[in-house]
Amino acid sequence: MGLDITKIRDQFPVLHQEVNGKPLIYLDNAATTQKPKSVIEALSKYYQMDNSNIHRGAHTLADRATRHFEETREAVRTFINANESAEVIFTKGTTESINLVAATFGRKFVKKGDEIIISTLEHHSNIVPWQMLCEEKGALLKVIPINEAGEIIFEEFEKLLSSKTKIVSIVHASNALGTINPVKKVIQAAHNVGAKVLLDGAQSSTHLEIDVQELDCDFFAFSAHKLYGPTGLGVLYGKREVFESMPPYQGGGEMIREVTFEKTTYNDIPFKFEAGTPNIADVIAFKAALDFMNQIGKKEIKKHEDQLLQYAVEQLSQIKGFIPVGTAKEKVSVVSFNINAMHPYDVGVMLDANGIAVRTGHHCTQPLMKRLEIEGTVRASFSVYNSKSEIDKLAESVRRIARIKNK
Ligand code: 7TS
Repeated sequence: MGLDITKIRDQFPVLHQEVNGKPLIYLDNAATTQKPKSVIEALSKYYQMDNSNIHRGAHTLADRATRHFEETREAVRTFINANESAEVIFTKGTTESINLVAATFGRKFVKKGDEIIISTLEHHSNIVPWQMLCEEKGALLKVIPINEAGEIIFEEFEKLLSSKTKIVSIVHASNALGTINPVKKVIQAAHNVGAKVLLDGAQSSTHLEIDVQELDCDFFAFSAHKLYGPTGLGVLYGKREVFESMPPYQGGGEMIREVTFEKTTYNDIPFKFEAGTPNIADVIAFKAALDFMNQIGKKEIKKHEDQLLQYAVEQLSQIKGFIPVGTAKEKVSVVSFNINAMHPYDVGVMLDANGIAVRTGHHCTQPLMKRLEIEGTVRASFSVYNSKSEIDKLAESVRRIARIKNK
């Protein structure tokens, strides 16, 4: 039995509108997902009833806000099956989570001549922080190549590994192509040479079941806004012993144990990495997003999205001039493509005129686009609230657009 998509869609106010005179078809979920009413209401309820700074208040509102805030941390722990909630740090997003690791673990443990490995599939936020670190330290950035389907070449990765490798930082599922990387194998191989592994889970966390203990990754980074939650909030998971070995990220309130003008001692994890007043409202509302996903179940969500992916590929492949980009065997629900003789941006604008929201361009993966020798793609990405009839409309519009140059 499939999901009741109508009932799911009823929970998303934003989906019930017209864009350019057509019912909105939102297929830009890899950029950010829409928010269910429960998340919007939790945000509003916090500001209407509970607004208070957390962790240091002696009054009821502060207590309530602290309790709700820490309940989300526990819900995140369960969501990724971390061993304990102290291994869950709140950040601004995947980008900040990766920057935090580069700035603390990286600055302490990476030395001149050491090596950091990433892959060709990475988002800029999993490239630039490492380049900055390498420049500062005189370390070397190595890149795992991919095949024509958009999959990493594992044997080439193994060749890059050595005792010089300090960090392997790799995307779990590609935002540009949808490729799911064989991360378990990657982690085992990296650990064999003593390297730590960071998984960029910005895309995987919304589509796949995540078990950080089973994966045995050292770090796992993701963003709430791609999981039906609020913007400006992310998570960094790290193993306790690794977090404890790292210096703090920013200095300020909350992250200290005791401050004197001579010396400061630091708080325990997770607070050591959460200086200042955090994004309280969004953390609290994020719990509603996790509840939404848990109620449906990751397995059911993935099954539905896999069906949409398969159906979309079938429909679009029949169109003259359709060029798929990224045909990995294991994929999340992302279809990247080009139309022969057309610029992706023009295709995007024409789809928007039909009420269809897709993303076009390089998707913050310029080196990947360069490797594929293209400027960019049109990307349709599917979520739990998308339906087959929306894909029919996408295919119908793409067919009409492709005909302009592909008679
Ligand atoms: N890593 C991957 C794999 C991503 O897809 C993104 C965002 C990020 C990191 C950065 O996440 P942030 O929440 O810190 O910005 N990806 C996209 C995208 O594909 N279109 O817009 C944002």
